[in-house]
Amino acid sequence: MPSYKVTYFPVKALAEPIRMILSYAGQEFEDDRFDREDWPTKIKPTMPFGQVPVLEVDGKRINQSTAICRYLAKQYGLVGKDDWENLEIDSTVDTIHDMRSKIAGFFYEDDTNAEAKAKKKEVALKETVPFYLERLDAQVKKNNGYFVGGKLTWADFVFVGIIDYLNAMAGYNIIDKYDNLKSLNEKVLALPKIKEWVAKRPVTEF
Ligand SMILES: N[C@@H](CCC(=O)N[C@@H](CS)C(=O)NCC(=O)O)C(=O)O
Repeated sequence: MPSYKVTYFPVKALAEPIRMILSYAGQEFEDDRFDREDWPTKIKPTMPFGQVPVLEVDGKRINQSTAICRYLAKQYGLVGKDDWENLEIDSTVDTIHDMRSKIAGFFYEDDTNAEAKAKKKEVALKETVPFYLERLDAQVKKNNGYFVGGKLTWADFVFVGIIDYLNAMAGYNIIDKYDNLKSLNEKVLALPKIKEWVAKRPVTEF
């Protein structure tokens, strides 16, 4: 049995889909959360590309959360039934991350021009994010309550894993008005292995 370690900041964000997929599969892993103050000098220089999350499998380390999720999904049967469905999963995951980067675009902007930042935030939350969410919600409706193929895939874990991060940056529950996304989120969180994971993981806002 290989040994797994997930290294990340002490938050959910980009590591959470990885932690959720491993938990769903019943795969034990070391949940390595470092102290923020150790990042710049102690941890960052030791990471393959200076960023996290990083997965370590039997001592081999690899970065890029989407590639890691895709790899684990293949091990645990969370992929599509054919190349087309796998393309749909990849496309959905990239779209979710595009939406994340639109939200992060204003959130991480410095406050030197507060007015410009406020304007960016307004456009992102009133126009861009709803544009994405309407379409993602319709996709879930069309696919029998999941993003792809009418069944649970790793795309669902990517969405559910990062939603608290998106909500924290937006400042409100962005899926509140989207019934299909809301029930997908609830359904994934109600999976027995995910419930177990959520009950035992450290409590963090995002
Ligand atoms: N595309 C990468 C992005 C990784 C990334 O942006 N990591 C951030 C944390 S969410 C990071 O390591 N930031 C600290 C730094 O760059 O020094 C992935 O999906 O894993």
